Amino acid sequence: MPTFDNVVVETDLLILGGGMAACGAAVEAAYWARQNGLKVTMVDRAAVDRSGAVAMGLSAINLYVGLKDAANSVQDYVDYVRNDLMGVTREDLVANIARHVDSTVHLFEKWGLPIWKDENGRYVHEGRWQVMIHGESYKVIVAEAARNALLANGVGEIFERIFIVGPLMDGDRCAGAVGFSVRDNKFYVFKAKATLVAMGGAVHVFKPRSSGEGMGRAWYPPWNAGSSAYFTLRAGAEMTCQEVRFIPVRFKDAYGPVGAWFLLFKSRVANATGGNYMAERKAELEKWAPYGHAKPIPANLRNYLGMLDVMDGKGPIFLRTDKAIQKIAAQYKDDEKAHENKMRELESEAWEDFLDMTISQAMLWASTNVQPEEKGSEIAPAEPYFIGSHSGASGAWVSGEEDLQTDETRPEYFWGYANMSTVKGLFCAGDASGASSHKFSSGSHVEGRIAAKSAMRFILEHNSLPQVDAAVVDTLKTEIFKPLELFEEHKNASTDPDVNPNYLKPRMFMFRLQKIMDEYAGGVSSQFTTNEMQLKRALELLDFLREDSTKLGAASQHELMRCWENVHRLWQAEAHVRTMLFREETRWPGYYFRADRPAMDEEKWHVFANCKYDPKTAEWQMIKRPILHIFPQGEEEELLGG
Ligand code: SFD
Ligand code: AMP
Repeated sequence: MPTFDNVVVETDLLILGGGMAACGAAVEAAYWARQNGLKVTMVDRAAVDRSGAVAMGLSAINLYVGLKDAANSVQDYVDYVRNDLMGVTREDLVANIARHVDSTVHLFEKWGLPIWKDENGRYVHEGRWQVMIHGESYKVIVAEAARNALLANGVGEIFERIFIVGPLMDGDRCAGAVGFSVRDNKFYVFKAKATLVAMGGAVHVFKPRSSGEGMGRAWYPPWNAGSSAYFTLRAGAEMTCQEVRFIPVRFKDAYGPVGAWFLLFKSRVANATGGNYMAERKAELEKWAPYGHAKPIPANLRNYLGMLDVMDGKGPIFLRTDKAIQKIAAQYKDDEKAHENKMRELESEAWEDFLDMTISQAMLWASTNVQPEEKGSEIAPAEPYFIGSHSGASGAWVSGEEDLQTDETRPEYFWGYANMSTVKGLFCAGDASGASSHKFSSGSHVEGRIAAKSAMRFILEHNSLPQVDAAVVDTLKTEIFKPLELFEEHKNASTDPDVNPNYLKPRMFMFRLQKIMDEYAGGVSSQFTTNEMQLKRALELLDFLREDSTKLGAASQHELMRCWENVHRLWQAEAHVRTMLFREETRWPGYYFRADRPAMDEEKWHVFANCKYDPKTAEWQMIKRPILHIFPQGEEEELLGG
């Protein structure tokens, strides 16, 4: 086994991740660092230019409030998010993002991101909150701004291709992080006065629909593997909404997003008999009132209506892209040339939507002779993902901003520094912070800015480097590299290095995790349905898997990374199962269904279901926290946004 040299980096603010939230944090932190003589260090497992969920680009910015034009108010957005999440959201966190997000979108434009404009120079909207972009280079543009802010100003440094494994602690304060290079033989110890976690959400915790030749393909990027959840859990931070997974309905097999098709092109769905579940199953929404009455219908309920069709044997479900395009073009039918031009424009927009964001969908169309103006495409609910920044809600439980609290919310939602977790000096943003859904790319960037500004204030008020025990660092190092050692020691015990009685390869470990989650925790093959017994059985099997995690073996540094990705996934899985078990009701039927508790229980479960792992006792604690409003509440109609 090679020797891994220690590299020790001391800094003021440590930003973990290089995605949307981290890049926002870098820009903001650089400003305050310059004013106060502080240092900022950003660490990404990949190359910031193309890392995270936005690696391939995006075709829309899903959160723009439009405060300048008084198009919407902050409260409008809060109402939308609360209803979409069936009443479970931290209004203070969502309002904080909503009131600042437009400024972030204006920065993107200033940095060079082309946003679609109409003939009057106004942003072209996909829907009420979404604006269209030519976004293939979205991440490169956002990364360049972060890089310039940190490097050109001499206040910071960026480490790429360093996989962060876990936290360093000084008692109850976060003291930094440890990780390893995926290229060089180096072990990294980052010591910091404050640490900002922005390592995204998690994919491949559940068995994906894609298998065999398609394995690895998913809607959510394969390189976000639950590192945020692992980091915050292991630091002892309270977590929230760990049960609120996200199941996006996507174009089948290549996972192309549907937003532009539903909102911009106004497409409709059709089942095997040509029926539209959104119309035919409307009565089902009554069962999920008051949220079933909301406009738009909450994402999970839209999913659920389609799932009911499939369970009734009415699949496949098609998105009639052909009808939608033809309907728009029909407005030009009296002028042959104008009609032809419009068809060409729509075709180009249809392909750009995927070429900007999910290239594999365009490839699947091309390789299966699909022309969207002539033929519809199948859609299906994807496997579950953990992405608190989209229509899920999982993440750490963080403090809100002081000026957004009421007398009632202050004791529950505020503890000194916006976006600080319940662990001192540990801040979270983007997918890493929970109960503030629908922030998307722009909201994650602005939340990174909010969290970084707050972390810089924390640093100025706690301006000493935490103590790190050298013996603890040594133990962590041994533990982190153990899979390489195990492999080296036992590799000759069998002829196939993937099959060995002394170690378990990360790929096999992942298959076992995914099978447990799929079969017992409501994955694709169990129609997203589970119950108390299934969840208890899942916990039992996860326990055995955890036992085996100490036997992971890695033939290379790349496989070592795979080992730790899967340990991170395991912790995300356990937090998820425990919280689904704790919440004794079904609240998001299109995300998961508790067959033994098939209805929503507003009286007992109109609360946040939180959990916490105690690193000292190795015990989990489940906690109910109240859902409180920061805006005055009106009649149901007002509450549901009209
Ligand atoms: O249409 C480690 N999202 C969309 N947002 C939009 O605004 N518009 C869209 O059109 C969107 N669509 C979409 C979206 C996501 C995906 C996957 C697709 C399509 C295919 C959502 C946004 O992308 C999302 O909300 C934000 O990106 C969230 O930001 P953040 O910062 O929380 O996550 P990130 O950007 O993925 O970055 C994570 C970073 O962490 C790094 N990382 N670094 C070190 N050590 C480790 N162990 C690490 N683990 C991870 C990553 O490398 C990365 O830098 S649509 O479908 O809705
Ligand atoms: P998606 O491509 O599904 O991630 O959606 C992009 C954006 O459009 C998100 O803000 C979704 O919540 C929203 N959206 C997608 N489909 C619909 C729909 N049928 N009705 C309302 N909003 C939608």
